[in-house]
Amino acid sequence: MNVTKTGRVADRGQSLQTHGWQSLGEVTSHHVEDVTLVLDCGASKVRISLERNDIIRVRLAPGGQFKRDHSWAVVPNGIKKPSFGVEEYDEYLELVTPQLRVRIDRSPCRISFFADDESRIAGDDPQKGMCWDGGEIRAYQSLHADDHFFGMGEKHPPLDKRNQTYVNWNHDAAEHEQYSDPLYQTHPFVIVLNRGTAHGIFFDNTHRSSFDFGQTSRTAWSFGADAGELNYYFIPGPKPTDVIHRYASLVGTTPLPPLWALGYQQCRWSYDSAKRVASIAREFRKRKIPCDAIYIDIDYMDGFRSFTWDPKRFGQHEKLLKSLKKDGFKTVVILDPGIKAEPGYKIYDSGIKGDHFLHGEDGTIYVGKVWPGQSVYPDFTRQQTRQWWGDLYKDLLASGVTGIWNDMNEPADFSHNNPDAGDMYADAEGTIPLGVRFDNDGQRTDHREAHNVYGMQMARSTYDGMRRLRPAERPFVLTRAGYSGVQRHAAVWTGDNASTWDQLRMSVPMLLNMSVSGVIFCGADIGGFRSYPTPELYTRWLQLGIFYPLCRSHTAGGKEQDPFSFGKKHEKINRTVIKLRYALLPYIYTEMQHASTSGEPLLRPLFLDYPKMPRVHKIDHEFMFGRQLLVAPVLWETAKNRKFMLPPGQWYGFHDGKPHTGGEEIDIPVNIETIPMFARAGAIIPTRAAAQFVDGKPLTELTLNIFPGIGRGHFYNDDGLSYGFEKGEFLRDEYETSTQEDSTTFRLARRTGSDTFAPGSYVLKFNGIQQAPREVTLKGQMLKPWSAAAAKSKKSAARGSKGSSAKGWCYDKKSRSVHVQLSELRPGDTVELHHKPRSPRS
Ligand code: MIG
Repeated sequence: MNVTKTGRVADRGQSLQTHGWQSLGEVTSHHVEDVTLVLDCGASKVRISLERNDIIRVRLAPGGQFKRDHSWAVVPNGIKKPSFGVEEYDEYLELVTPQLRVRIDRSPCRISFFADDESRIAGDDPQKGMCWDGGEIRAYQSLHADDHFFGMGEKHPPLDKRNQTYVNWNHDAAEHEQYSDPLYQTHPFVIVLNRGTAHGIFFDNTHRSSFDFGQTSRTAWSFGADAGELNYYFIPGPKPTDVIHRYASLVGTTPLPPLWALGYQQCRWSYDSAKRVASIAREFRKRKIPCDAIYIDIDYMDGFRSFTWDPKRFGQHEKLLKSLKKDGFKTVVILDPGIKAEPGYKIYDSGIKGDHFLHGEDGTIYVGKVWPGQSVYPDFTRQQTRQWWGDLYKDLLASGVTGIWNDMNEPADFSHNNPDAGDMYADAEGTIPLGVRFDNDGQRTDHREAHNVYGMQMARSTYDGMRRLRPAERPFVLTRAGYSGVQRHAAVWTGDNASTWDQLRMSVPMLLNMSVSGVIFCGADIGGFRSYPTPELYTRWLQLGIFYPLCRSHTAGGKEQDPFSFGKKHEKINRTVIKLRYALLPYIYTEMQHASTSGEPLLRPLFLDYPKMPRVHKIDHEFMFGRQLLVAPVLWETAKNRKFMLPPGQWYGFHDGKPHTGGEEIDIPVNIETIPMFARAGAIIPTRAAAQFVDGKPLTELTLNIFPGIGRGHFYNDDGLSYGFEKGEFLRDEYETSTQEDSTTFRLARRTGSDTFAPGSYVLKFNGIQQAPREVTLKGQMLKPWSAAAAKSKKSAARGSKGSSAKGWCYDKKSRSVHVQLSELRPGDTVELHHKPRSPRS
């Protein structure tokens, strides 16, 4: 690795100047325009509007002039905006919606948000409120002793941002440490949780921005930017998941990825020849370690020229891609935005012809320096340029590439350290100069405004290009930089982490906060990118990494860092770990489908499901994985035990069905193979036999892991690849279970979609059953009991034969579980374990 830059630690003592700051004065008049209440405050104007989904939007124009209303984050929606009323009182005005009251104190103008029960949820700090100083803007909100802050996308720990400050200025943080800030992404979105009640604030401003969550004041928290509009959204709860749903309606969700992209992915910088790529692929299959994707990093290119292949090392790349495909691998290649400034190079020439590259302040094309040497940068804020770039993927896709990885899109520039930046921009190093000009979708601006959306717009251009070029397949795009809404276009990884225990641990709160900020398809480099992990660290990382929605190992440098690089003992453990990921794929896919419609993440910090239990809010290193499982990963070197909190309620060991009572700290012994996972009472978790890769064939057998209690579960399935699901080609099953004194029941409560995607057969695994039931019935009819051995052979006979009629059950004393084998399930079908003799039917 040649380029080292210091991931800057934000100036943590940074205090806000008040000199020259002015705050909003008295409301002098007001009127209603359409769905907006317009306030005149002397020369300043405020617009308060009721957006979709009961979201309130606030905009301030200190000088009275609003600029074009344009957002890279907010998706337009056709929903007719609901109406509101305005009530006038001596001291204040009130904008009243069915669910909220927005109170505007007249003198000075201060805005507060009230729930319909008259309780004040949030609002301006009475002292400062909304302020400006020249072009700078800042909003101060009341801070309460019990306020806790989550979100902000890709930020350093802890999970709860209370008392922290953060800067948003996308940065190639190549050497980032545990408390480096800023990193690669900008998500000016925060969930404020106060004694169980949540609201959100989204500050939609792409300039360099900063948040202060009570570090410099005990009574106010604040957000602001160097320039641009004070434009924010108040997003009501009251539950954290309500905030997430509403925020998703504003900035969009993660589209359902192809199923293979949820498999295990292998990367390194670099498998630097076709031979090496092929041999890595062979090793996976030979050693029977499941893997779906292999990445090819920058060295495949001819002199780092994007959209080329090195003629020597990758001379026969089409042959390589074909053979990878034959062996069940998808290939993902990297594409950087920096285009070699070299007349005669096709991409450079066509970019010049279409005027696609960024210009400096002096009007000439800006030339920076990245991997190819002297480089120019496409203007992804320009529609024609996005179109041009998207179309460039044609040959790559035609030659057999499946996924695209966009890197260096902060954008990184090795040549420029912005000496002109001044103090405020001290962390602007490593990117192009601030004066570089951008089209900005037709309203020209400079790098200060466009910087934080550059990566997102590159990812958008890539995603849209892939949709045009391969309309029948869901694209897979991975990006490093991004802005709110980036999840619509790409998955995100957290950049250049390091192989240390600290960085293993920090990935948890980082990814949890990304997840609640809408970036659901996220992951960190498993094993660490910089330097090398010990065998133990790699295994522990993998045991956490199988819960990263994006499950990818990546590293740089000479030493091997594959699951089989750490000796026989660890290879065996690592194989089992990856197989667990593959066993869980039906559950993961189901949860991902849920995420794609609801915005709810796969990685769920505990406050999301337990907002009223402050004891679990500050837990950085545990999470819910989907709606049913709690994971308490082992993240400490040579750990012999793991202490963790189980939220109140009854829980069951996922692996052993052992009951645990929540509400207190638990301490369990662990060894190098332990992955502490717990199912909620009443959980129903779909799994399957681990395959070597996602083969696109129909699912022959689905196992439903049922845990005692009252609860529900879901199973979603489709072809895993196409857009058929939009036309009803999918299956969604909803299950219910309940445990009574003398019986345990399971029911397929509801089915939507098409039977085509139903599994060929089912195993219902009822866990935590202390004694063999007297009898087991399906729709009231007795099922045949089998001995465990017979069940095993029946089971394997049934496997592979869709629609097999094998039916029966057995009790496994060792695991205290009942296995019921069924050939099919129809809506309404009920399976019942009778623990006592049934009373004779009439
Ligand atoms: O300047 O493409 O974060 O994942 O392997 C380094 C080489 C460029 C940085 C990415 C990393 C990738 C590497 N890239």
